Amino acid sequence: MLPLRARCSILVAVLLAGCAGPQQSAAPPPPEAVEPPPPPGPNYYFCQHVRKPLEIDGKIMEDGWERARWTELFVDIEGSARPAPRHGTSVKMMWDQQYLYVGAVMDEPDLRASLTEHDSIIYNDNDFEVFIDPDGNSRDYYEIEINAFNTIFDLYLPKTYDAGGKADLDWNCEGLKTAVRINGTLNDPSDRDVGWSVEMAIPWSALAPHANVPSPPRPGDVWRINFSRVQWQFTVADGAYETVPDTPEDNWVWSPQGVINMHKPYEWGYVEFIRQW
Ligand SMILES: [Ca+2]
Ligand SMILES: [Ca+2]
Ligand SMILES: [Ca+2]
Ligand SMILES: [Ca+2]
Repeated sequence: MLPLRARCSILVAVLLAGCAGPQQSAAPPPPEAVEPPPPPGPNYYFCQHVRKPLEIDGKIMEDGWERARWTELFVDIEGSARPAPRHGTSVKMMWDQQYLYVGAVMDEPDLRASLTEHDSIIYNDNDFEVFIDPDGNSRDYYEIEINAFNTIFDLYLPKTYDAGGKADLDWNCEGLKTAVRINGTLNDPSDRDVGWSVEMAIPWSALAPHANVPSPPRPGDVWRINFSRVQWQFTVADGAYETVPDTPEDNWVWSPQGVINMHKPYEWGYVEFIRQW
């Protein structure tokens, strides 16, 4: 779907054309008269309310999930000018009065994970990351990372790093429920895997202390949220994966940031909480 501003531009162009009156030429305006579309803004997602709690088992396929739409495929963190990600990633979201639900599916021919301790620096593995700024003020926001071992790294940031902020790793998302489903074999390079999926139930109560807005949200409330997938290059030696040294990771995201930095919440997507379609 075109961004709202682009649609408005087209609507204005159509209305102006319609105002020309029958005595004017019916020919469409020359191409140079059409305003070029604005650069795409952050993505927008309507997050539907689900009546029955979703089962956090890593499968994004129960009845409730079927009503939710998949996001756009993830793009490079710097935007579509960069090469498209090598593997597909897409997310669904739903909510009820207790939880924000996130379901992610990731194509992955080489399933790998190494970190098993809570609050390890999970982005040193291939991972999936959730960023939540409830009131969209680019301060007081949360980050949750997960790898294919279902190991969690959860943190709270009072300010962005650019603003001199320091991450609070001691913050734990109390009551968080997560599950990972592996479609293939983990840490076995001898075959070709299909991918992995992540299912999360993030309690509103855990987000409330720094939300500055009602948590759970009210229908119609809009929060700033983004998702990122960190992907490392690797080689295989003695039947095991090894990360290629001195090679930067890829960052694939839902709503592009324009630069290699997730900590710009004003570039994150908009998520509007609605009852249902
Ligand atoms: Ca499920
Ligand atoms: Ca905030
Ligand atoms: Ca933590
Ligand atoms: Ca494998």
